[in-house]
Amino acid sequence: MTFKIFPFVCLVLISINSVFAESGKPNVVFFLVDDFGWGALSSMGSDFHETPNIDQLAKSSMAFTDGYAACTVCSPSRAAILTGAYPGRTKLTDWIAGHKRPYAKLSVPDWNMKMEHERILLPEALKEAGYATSFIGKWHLLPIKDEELMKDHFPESHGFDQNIGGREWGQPKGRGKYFHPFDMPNMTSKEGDYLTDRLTDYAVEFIEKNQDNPFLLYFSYYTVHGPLQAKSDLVEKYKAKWKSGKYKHRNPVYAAMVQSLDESVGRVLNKLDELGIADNTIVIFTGDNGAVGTNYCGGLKGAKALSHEGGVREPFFIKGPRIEAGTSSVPVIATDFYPTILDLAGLDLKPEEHEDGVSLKPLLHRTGKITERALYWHYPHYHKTNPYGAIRKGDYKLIEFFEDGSLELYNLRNDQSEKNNLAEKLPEKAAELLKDLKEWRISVEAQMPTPNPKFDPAKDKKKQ
Ligand SMILES: [Ca+2]
Repeated sequence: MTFKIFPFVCLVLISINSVFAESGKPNVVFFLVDDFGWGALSSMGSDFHETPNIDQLAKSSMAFTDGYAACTVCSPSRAAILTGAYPGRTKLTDWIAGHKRPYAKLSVPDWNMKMEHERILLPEALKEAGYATSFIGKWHLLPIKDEELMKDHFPESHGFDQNIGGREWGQPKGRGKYFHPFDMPNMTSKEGDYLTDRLTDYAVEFIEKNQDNPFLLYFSYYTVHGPLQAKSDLVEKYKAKWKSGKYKHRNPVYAAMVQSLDESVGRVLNKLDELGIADNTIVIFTGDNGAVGTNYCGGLKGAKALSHEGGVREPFFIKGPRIEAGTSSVPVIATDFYPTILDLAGLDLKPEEHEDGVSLKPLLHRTGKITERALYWHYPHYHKTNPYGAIRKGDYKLIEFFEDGSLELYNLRNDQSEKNNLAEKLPEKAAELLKDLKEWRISVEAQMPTPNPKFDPAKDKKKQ
């Protein structure tokens, strides 16, 4: 009798055990790389860079081929991930502190330099659910024009238990920049320390400390934003490599920075493996906007701060429990991360918060589709581009330039590099998308630039 029951008891115990294991909320590791182009990984076309760890992560993820940042510059893109809301809606539409063009044709609207505390942000939603939350790296979301107000908008005031290195800076500006001394919050360092490595030490330490409870590690790299500075041994390695052949990419310092990034991702993922928690961890890898220079944008048109695909299309990998590895060409955007993470973690969605995101879980689990929708960009500012708005709907993308109302229409499915402007050839399609874009702007109360009474082309040109 006992002998007969034994296998049954074992089975029950095993089942109970796996139920417990599965009921543990998954950890979340979010890798956000600065100014990371669509073509900077070896698996995405770079013949010079070496990124084995990130390539392996991509291979074991659902990789979205049409994954987008919500803006072509840092601060709005970052706020969109944390709020799940479009920059056009939050009015945080430019990088902090933004560009000055007092004599340009249009005056830019008075925009918002902070995330509102009324909103529940992604880390706050996870904290409510019992997660330990860590912010590591570049923040760039402080209202720098008001010192008092600034104090209340560091990562610790927006749901993160700890902030390692985050301040108003959009790039390392400490005495040693990418090297010791970093002059960043809550960091120690010693002679010779390299920023990407040192931030990784803190990331690994946080994981070790929180291995027994669910955690969010939001690793927001300063790299590969300028100033371009890398470890000398790696720079020498890529100098030698460069001499050994002909490569599309040819900057040894940049390549060395990318290798340090890859090693950092590898160290974090290895730590998850070593602690036996990798299978219960969601890992996301993306960038905040395109690379500086089209060379690193994988053949896409444009680059950081420009309205075309090179400015906003990003690596967009999501790995985790029950996520099937593969690729998806469904257009998705950074505002989707917030609801996707909640959904994957088994938490209730907060549609009143992540207003412009949808959960990608049906695509990740291959259980269904997501509702068809258009994606929108709103940049009423001057930078390297003129103020513009854009919409992606199905295969088509329309860009509207606000100075003169000119339009560009592309079919991205067969013209990914945006070579053929179809606005005149397909006026009905252009009109349909423009109408949708304008209606969307009204629905989110997007702020528009206005005619500038001080417009002076000669003075404007001088100022640029
Ligand atoms: Ca950036």
